[in-house]
Amino acid sequence: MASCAVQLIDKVTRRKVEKKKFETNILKDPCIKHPLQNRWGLWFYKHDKSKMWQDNLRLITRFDTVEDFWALYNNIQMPSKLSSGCDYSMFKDGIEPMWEDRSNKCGGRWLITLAKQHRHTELDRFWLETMLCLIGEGFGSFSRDICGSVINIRAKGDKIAIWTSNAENCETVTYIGQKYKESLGLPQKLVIGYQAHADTATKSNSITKNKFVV
Ligand code: MGP
Repeated sequence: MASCAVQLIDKVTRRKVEKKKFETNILKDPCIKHPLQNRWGLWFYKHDKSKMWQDNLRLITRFDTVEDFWALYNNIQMPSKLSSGCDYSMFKDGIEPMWEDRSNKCGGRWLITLAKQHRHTELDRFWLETMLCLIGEGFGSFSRDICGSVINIRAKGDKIAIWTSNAENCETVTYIGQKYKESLGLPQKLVIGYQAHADTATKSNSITKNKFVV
């Protein structure tokens, strides 16, 4: 019994020492990187009509610390400098940025469509804000439903979207939409729509019906 108690005290003391060591190191050693809650993958798509859609998609890199995110961000082209037909996608590690992935197939997206003139004013800021909402888990416990985000550079008007995993999850989807709109600083009266991927994938023209709006 006594030896059990000694072992327990020993364990607690060891934990305290390790915690102290960890805290001291974080303060002393600027080389320690700050971990994100999730690991993310950044993907690039460049349209080439001679290939299947999936074959134009490439994983650029994965990151899971704040420092690695900024190192990546500071070394890649801003979206406004990409040519038409290109996309960036940032998804949780293990999820591919396509409707067919099992995390996406029952989901949908909050879609922001930008008028052409906004490419040089708002696009890069909106994309950075979107990525920060995701890596910073800005939707609280609802962040669990987040799959990733996509930016499409298109001559007809650019698009940014947040993809979530369950288009039937009304409370979660609505919360994410409202919070996202707030984070981008969009006016309340501007309406954004959420579309199920199943509807987008089977649409017959460029317009997909909104399942939710905020
Ligand atoms: P897009 O790149 O999402 O939008 O889809 P774009 O270019 O603005 O076109 P629009 O249709 O929205 O006006 C373009 C096309 O790429 C789609 O019609 C599909 O053929 C293909 N595509 C896009 N996504 C996201 C997927 C996907 O997840 N899976 C598959 N198989 N094809 C996709």
